Amino acid sequence: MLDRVKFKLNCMNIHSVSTQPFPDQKPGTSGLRKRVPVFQQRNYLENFVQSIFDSLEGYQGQTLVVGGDGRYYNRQAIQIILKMAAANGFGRVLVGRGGILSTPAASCVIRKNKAFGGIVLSASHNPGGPEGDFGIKYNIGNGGPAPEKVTEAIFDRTKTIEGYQILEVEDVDLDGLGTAQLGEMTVEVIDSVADYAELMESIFDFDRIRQLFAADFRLCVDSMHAVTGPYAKTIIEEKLGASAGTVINGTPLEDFGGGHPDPNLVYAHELVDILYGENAPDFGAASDGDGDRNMILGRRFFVTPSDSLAVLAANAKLVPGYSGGLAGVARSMPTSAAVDRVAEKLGIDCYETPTGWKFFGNLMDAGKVTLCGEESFGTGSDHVREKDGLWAVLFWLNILAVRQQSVEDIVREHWKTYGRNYYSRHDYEAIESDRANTLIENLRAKLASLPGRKLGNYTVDYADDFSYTDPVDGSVSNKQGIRIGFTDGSRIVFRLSGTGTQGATLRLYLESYESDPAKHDIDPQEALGELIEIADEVAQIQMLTGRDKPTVIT
Ligand code: VG1
Ligand code: CO
Repeated sequence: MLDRVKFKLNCMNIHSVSTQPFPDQKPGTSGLRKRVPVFQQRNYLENFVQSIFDSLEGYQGQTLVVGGDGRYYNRQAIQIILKMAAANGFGRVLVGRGGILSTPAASCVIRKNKAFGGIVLSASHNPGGPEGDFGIKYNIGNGGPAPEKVTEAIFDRTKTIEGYQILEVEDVDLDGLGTAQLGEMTVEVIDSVADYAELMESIFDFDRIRQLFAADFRLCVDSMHAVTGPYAKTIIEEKLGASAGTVINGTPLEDFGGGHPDPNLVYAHELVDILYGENAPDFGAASDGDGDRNMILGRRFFVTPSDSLAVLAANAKLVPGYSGGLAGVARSMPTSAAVDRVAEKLGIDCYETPTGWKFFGNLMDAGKVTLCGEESFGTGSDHVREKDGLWAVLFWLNILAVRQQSVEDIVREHWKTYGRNYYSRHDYEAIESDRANTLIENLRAKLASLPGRKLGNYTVDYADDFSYTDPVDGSVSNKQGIRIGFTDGSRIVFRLSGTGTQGATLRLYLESYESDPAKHDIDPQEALGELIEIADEVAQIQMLTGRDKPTVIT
């Protein structure tokens, strides 16, 4: 009798809502990213969330982690997800206080609590606010982004979905720690920072870094009004003793203060001005909207992300968490080969994967790699399954504390040992999709004719559309970017972004290698000048995009 009453109650609370599919819910490089008004359409978010659940098996009674970067629509989205998770049979949801979890912290919480998976709400470095971008991504039980097999199943489901399940209840209070009951499901509002801070403390030599700060070392961390503020303040100011004010723009705002939380030389100009100004601190770092990216600056010195990965790999043994050495390293295909040279010297494997963090997960789960990174300001290790901005800053701090040298000296010494990989990325943002596709199609048609051809002072060694076979599960990912390699090791790479929300973005990646230390002081745009011209000649960028210069150069 009691059971029947309970059953009836459940039936009354769970609503099945009929819907029609939306045609545009294809997850890109990092989940589904659209403008906020798109997400606010009736049933738009609900359809995607139900499509995620419908593509999973075995989650009944299990734990789900939910959190986001705090941007506009984060709180509303979380309420919807909680009610849908309850209606679909999850047993427990862990949600960061205020709905806040940085992407690496979400990965950490999933792993630590052996959750079934997690939903991360973010459009990363894209601007936020009512007219800005929003995003949603599903992470699997290893804490990393779902592999293509899963994201494709989700996309297929979005095309046929007819309805979703949601519990009709009041909103959950997200601002106090503690538990709430949603039907049969428990919601636990957890401290957003604690688990992550504990993990960092287990990897790095906090005592040594404390001594560094005690000895007047000065750091400036720009959280860009985004999610890392609370993490950086707790770890760097409170636990490591950096002076108050070390973290700037440290309160997450729904619109990131109107800024573009993308840690590069263009958008993080406030930090750049500080590090290149009078009385500059020793070290500067910035992170993006969801805290997975990092930019590293020394005093009047910029470290490219590709070089940063190589320096971390070369110095890993100085950090307690990696003192036993690295199993291997991995980089995305467009990332410079600087880390390859370190791997060679260390005698470890180096893997080249397509762009996007999801490809690193299998390699890490299989114990093949410890460190990995991307040219797009992403670095990470097997401590979680996402790239991790603050982790990279702490890694650098640990190295600086041990080596007692400046950032610039460490990088220059690195170049002396391994040579310098000049590197730059040129982005052509929001171009017409048709034009971008034509450009790529034209290039594809040309590939076979390029090898052996002389272009300026360079001779083409190979030209292909990058295809990756996962060494762990054998899955194949095709069309991951056009590469033109030259006989001297220089490269030009073209690919279209999978994270933009307006038109298409063409990315041109340029790399050339210089072993002679006497030539390590050239401006990268100059060092890469001829390759830039060759890229335009081969791909007809100016003519086909209608642009005479890139939107952003990093
Ligand atoms: C970009 C970067 C890529 C990164 C992805 C997600 O993708 O190039 O390296 O993994 O963003 O980063 P695309 O497809 O636009 O080039 V994040 O910090 O936005 O999650
Ligand atoms: Co990000």
